[in-house]
Amino acid sequence: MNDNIEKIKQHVQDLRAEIELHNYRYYVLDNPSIPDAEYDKLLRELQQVEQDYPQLITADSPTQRVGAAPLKAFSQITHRIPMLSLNNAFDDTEVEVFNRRVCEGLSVEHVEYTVEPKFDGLAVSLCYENGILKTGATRGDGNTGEDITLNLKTIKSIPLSLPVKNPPPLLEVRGEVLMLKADFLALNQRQLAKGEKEFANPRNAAAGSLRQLDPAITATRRLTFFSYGVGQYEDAHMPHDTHSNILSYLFDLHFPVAKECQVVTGLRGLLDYYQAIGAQRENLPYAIDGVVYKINSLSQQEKLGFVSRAPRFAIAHKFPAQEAVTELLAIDVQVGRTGALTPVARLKPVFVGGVTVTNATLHNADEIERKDVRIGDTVIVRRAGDVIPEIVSVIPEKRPNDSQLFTMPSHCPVCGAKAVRLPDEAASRCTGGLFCPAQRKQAILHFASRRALDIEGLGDKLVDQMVDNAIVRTPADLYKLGITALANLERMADKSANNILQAIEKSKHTTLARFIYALGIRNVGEATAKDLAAHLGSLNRLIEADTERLQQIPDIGPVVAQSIVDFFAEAHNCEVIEQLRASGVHWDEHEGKSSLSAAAAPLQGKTFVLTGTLPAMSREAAKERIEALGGKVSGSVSKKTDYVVVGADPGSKHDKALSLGIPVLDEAGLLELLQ
Ligand code: 9MJ
Repeated sequence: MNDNIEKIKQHVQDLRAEIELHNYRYYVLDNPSIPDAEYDKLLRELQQVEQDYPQLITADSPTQRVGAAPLKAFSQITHRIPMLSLNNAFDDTEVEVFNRRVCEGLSVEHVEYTVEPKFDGLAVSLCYENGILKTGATRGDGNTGEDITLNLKTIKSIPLSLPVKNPPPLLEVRGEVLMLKADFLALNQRQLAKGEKEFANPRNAAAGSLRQLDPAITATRRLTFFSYGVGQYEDAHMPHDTHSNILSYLFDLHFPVAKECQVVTGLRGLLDYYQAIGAQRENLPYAIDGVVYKINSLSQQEKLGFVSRAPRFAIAHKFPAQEAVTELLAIDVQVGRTGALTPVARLKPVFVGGVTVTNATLHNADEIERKDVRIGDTVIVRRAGDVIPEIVSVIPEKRPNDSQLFTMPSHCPVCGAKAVRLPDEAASRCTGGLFCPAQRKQAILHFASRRALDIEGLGDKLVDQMVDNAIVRTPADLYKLGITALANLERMADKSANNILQAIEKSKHTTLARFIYALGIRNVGEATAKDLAAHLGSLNRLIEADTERLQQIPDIGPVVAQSIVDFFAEAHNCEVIEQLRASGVHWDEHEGKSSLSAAAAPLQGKTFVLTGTLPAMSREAAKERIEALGGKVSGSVSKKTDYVVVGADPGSKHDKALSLGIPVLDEAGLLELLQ
């Protein structure tokens, strides 16, 4: 009997090691060696044995990544070696000064540095005791952080145990938790589909996901970890010579280490690295806010030591500030497509991260109150990537005596209808509906936008004029426009009027998904519109569906379902749809997903990635044709990708396809498949 249990124990240990190895290959190396189904089988086998022999369950079992009940609060963890911050350099001169001090301090001419990307995530510490992940904590104030062990265990790239026979008694690994840009965009799409709040940037999304008291929620968010150093350890194998060897050691222990880490020499090496990473920044899968330079030799590091709370042997070289200080001149209220009133700060023009910013969103009344923003204040504006600039905070010391408090208007500033705020909403909304010219304009712009009916040339200036001159009231009116009405608009030459009419004509041939998206139903974004089109197959089935039917569709929850039903309950909306159909707006319909035959959807279950410029087709067109046959188009190559379609000047996706052995098609190959 004992013999038997020993055997089972060994089997369980082997299974765990194998599963963790596959996790490592998939999440860290991005180079899996078995299909998903094989992996799932291993995990199910382990779950079964653990169910039969619960005494064998251990905290480091892969089955325990998400297993714990929600916490009431996080407890505190004291870092036995403080988690220091880094000093910053904001320009080349400051780096030069840093390098000179380092050389003088060490009495050498040139110093060797490890150079790393500076992740814009959350610093965490992971403590492994005898090879098992025991605790994980946030940096907190550097001395004390929060115990977020259960949340960190849900991150698949973090090893639950070290893959070595004789693990060290103690190893504290430090690094950054972040959300990849692609995962961030996907999360926001899901949030939108569920009618929940979107995150402003990947860092906020990662922070919000890590601070969940319920690890089951964290587990649904794809978080990533990169290690960049060690804290406390008792480990005979820890390299004693260089930081880069410590990084290699961590990599050997299956911790993710950024591929971009390098060893360089001297000031030139640092600045070249800064330039090189700066040039790649937009294309990196994660958000970074600079690079980090660390003296490579550990004995040299020791010799230089620390100043107050930061090491003298390292510095962060930040990318140009995406934040700037300016004055808030006024607060206007904009009316969105769904009537939401958004306060917008009018700013004294300021240069932020390469562009001049004159407006910034203040989101809603609660935000203004929370940040105590007043007209006349000096404020800090932030611009992150492509997102709308926002006000980070005010500088209270600079507040003038005549600063003014702002209150949200009780009526829509455009149409004068009453503005209401529903109990569970942050935004006030204009109740004017499509009688409100602002909502009408936004609805028309949305209808014509690239991912909707794609009417080229129909921009906001033109729509403003069309609505203000009452020649267009609804999207359906676009299809009734004649050349005379258009050419009579200001600054509209006959040629441009003709071009617009042609673009409108061309837009009549569309897809059901685009049409549904174009309607601008609240909470129905592009992804949801595609799901609805794929599952229902016809507009009439969508119009007739009740909330129950809608919720049978994956990813459609009660909020979205209700928005759809409310939309079609408005006679006005149905009238516009009828007029659109009568004008000849059309699309192909099908029987819906439950009965979509294999013949109608030959690419069902197949995932494509498109990269580079195709000779004849636009990527958008290729995507539509693939989706029309039931296939999916994804933005990144993984082992789940079935085909990578490559055009001219392909990016790293092509290399990745080759390294993963994924079939690569050119345009001709794709067309063949589509036929
Ligand atoms: C980030 N944020 O990427 C450090 N960091 O080293 C890197 N942060 C760091 N290193 C010592 N790459 C303290 C902080």
